[in-house]
Amino acid sequence: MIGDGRTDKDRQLDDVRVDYRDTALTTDQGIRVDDTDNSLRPGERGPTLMEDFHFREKITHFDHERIPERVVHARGAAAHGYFEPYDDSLAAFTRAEFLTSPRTRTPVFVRFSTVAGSRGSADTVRDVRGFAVKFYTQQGNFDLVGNNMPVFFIQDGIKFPDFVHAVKPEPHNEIPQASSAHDTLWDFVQLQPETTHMMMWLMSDRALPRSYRMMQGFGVHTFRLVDAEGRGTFVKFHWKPKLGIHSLVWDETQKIAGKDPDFNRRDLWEAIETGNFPEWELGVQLVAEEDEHAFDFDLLDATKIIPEELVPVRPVGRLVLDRNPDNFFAETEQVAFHIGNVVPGIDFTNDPLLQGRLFSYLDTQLIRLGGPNFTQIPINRPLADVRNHHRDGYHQMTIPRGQASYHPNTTGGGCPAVGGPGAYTHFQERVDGHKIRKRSGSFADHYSQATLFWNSMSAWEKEHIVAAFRFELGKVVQTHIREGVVRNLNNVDHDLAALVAAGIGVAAPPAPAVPNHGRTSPALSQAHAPVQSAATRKVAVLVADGADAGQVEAVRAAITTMGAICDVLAPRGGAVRGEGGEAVPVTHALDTMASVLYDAVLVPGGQESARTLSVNGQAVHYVAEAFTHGKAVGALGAGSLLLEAARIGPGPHPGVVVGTTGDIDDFVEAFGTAVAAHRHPERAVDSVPA
Ligand code: HDE
Repeated sequence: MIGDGRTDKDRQLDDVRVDYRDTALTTDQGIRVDDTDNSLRPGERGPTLMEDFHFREKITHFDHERIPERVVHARGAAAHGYFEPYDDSLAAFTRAEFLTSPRTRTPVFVRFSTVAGSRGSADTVRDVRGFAVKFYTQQGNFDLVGNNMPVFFIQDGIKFPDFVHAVKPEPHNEIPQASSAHDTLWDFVQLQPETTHMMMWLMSDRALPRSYRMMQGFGVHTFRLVDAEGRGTFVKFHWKPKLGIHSLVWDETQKIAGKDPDFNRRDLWEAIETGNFPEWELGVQLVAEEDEHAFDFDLLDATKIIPEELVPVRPVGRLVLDRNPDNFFAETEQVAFHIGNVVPGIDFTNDPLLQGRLFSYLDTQLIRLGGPNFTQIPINRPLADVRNHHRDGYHQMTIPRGQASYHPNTTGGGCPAVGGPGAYTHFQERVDGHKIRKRSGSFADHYSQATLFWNSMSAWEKEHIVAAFRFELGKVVQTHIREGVVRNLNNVDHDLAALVAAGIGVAAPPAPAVPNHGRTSPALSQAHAPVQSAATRKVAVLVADGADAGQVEAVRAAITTMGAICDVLAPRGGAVRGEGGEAVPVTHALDTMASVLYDAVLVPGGQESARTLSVNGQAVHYVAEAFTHGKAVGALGAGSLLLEAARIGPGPHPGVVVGTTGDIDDFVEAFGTAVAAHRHPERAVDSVPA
C-alpha cells in the first residue's frame, strides 16, 4: 500500500495503462493513419489491394481477437481491492506475512464466476459461484481459488472431466446452456453418491445469490498453515460477506436471466462505482495436526465440512473491493488463478481433489493464454521480484541480460541465488504407502453431512430445496434417472425423498435402513445468518400523472437515507405531472426495468396516479410479481388501490406495509425494516398470479 490510498499493484498497472484521449490513430507500428473507413483500391469501384497494410493489419488483428474461454468458470466478473489482517494472532500458526502483519494492506484481484455456462451465459442460473482471490503479497502471489459452497461434487480430481462433461450442455445438441436440469448431470449424480451432499447445496438458495456481495466464500479443501519452525496446522478458509448471505428466488432468477443477463456483474460494478465497496471477513477453522483423525469424516475429503459447532470460525481480517477493472479482457479474462500459487506459511494437504487441481490450473493456462509467459501478463505479475532461469517461449516480455540461464553458474556470479531466509520450504509430511488406485474407507459416508445440511434448514429453505429437486428432475427425461436420484435422497431423509418423488411421478421408496440422525448445524442455514440492512437494496417507486409529489420526495429521501437506491418508475420516461402540476422526475420507464430487477416496490399516493396504475396491466403485474417473490411491498394512501388490483388481499402479509398519508415517518420506518429483511419467504403467495 502506498500513501495515496492506491495499492502497489494499482501503481504497477499504471505502467501498462493506456489512455487514447487526445491521441491520433496509428497502426500497430506507430504509423499515423489517414483513413480507416475505406480500404485502398484502384479506382472507386476496384478490388482491395494487398499492399493496404492498414486494412490487413486491422482485419488480421480482429480475426485473432478471441482466446479459448475457461473450460469451466467461463462467465465471470472481477474487481481490485485489498486484504488486511486484524492482528498478528495467526503468527503462532503461519509465517505468511500477509495474514499476520496488521499494518500491511495486500492488493488483491477477485473474480466471481458461474461454473457451467459459457462466457456469454446469464448470471442468475442455478449454479455454484467461483470466488477466486489473487493476493499480490510481498512474498509472491497467493491464490485462494474457492467457491460459494463449502463442499464439492467429487472426492478425487480424476473424476473432474466426467463431472464437467455431465453438467455441461449435452454433447449431441449442446443443450441446455448453463443449466444442471438435464439427463446427463443427474445420471452422473445418481451413479456417484459422493455428489449427494453438494447436490443439496446446489438445490438450495445458495445457488441463486442475490449479489456476489452477499455470498459466502470457502476454500473448500483443508489446507495447511506452517509456522516458522515448520510445524503444520490444518486450516479451512471462509469468507463472510458484510451484507449477509442473501438469495434470489428461483422464478425471479429465471426471469432476470432474460431481462438482465448481466445482473450480478452489473451489481458488482455499480456498487464499486457508487462507493459501496463490497467487504468480506476472512475466517479460519484451525485443527491441530494431532487431531487429524478426531472427526467422523476425513479432513482430506472435499465433500465434507467441519461443522462450525465443532471448530469455530476464527476471524482473521477483511477483504475490500474498491476498484473496477479498466478493461475486461486485459484483466478479468486474462487473470490466471492457480491453486498451486502459495506463499511461505501456506501448504497443501493430500486431499485428492486438491492434488488434482494442482496439476490442472497451470496446464489450462498454457492453452488458454498461449504459452508459458502468461505470468508476465500485467494482471498476473507478482509484486515480488521474479528472477529465474526460465527463458524464451511465446511473447517473452522481459529482456534477461547476461550469459547465465542455468544453475549452478559462475557466468552470472551464481545468481539468482537459491534459498535464503524467505525461501518456500514444503511441509515435511511423512508419506509411506503402496501405489494403489483406491479410495480411503474414511471417504465412504456420502449421506450423513447431506442429512446434516437438510436438518439444519428452516421450513422455507426446505421448501425451496424440494421445489428445486422437483424442477430439475422434472426436466430429466429418463425415468430410471429420476428414480435413481430419489433412491439416493432416501438415504439423506425419507420425507425429502417422498416429497420429491411425489412431484416427479416416481414411487416413494420405503423407509431407509439408516434413519435420519437428527443432528443439526445452525450455521448452515441462511435463515440463521440475517444481516438487517437495507444498504444498496434497490427500491422501485411506481408513479403516474397525478402522483403526490411531496410523498414521492419524502419516500425517496427516506430510502436514500437508509443507504438503499430509489428509482422512480412510470409508464413513460422523463417526468410525470404531480398532483399539484409540478414535474416528478422519472428514473426509468416501467417497460425498461422489470420488478425482478428490484428488491422492493413502493406505491405512493395521489388518487389519479393510483387509479391510472391500477388499470395498467404492467404496473399491476409489477406489484403482484414483487409480492410473489417475497419482496417488501409498500403502499401509501391511494397507492393501495394498486395492491388491490394485484389481488393482494387485505392481509396482514409479512413484508407488506400499507400506510395512510398522515404517518409517513412510521410508514417509512416499517417499510425500511421490511426491505432490510431482504425477502419474506414465509408469505403465502399461491393465490396471486405473476
Ligand atoms: Fe476449478 N478449475 N477445478 N475448482 N476453479 C478452473 O482453471 C479444476 C474446483 C475454481 O476465476 C480451471 O483457469 C479441477 C474446486 C474457480 O479464473 C481449471 C478440479 C473449486 C475457478 C479447473 C476443480 C474450484 C476454477 C478452468 C477438480 C473450489 C475459476 C479455467 C480436481 C474450491 C477461477 C482455469 C477464475 C477454474 C480445474 C475443482 C474453483 C480447468 C481439475 C473444488 C473459482 O483448471
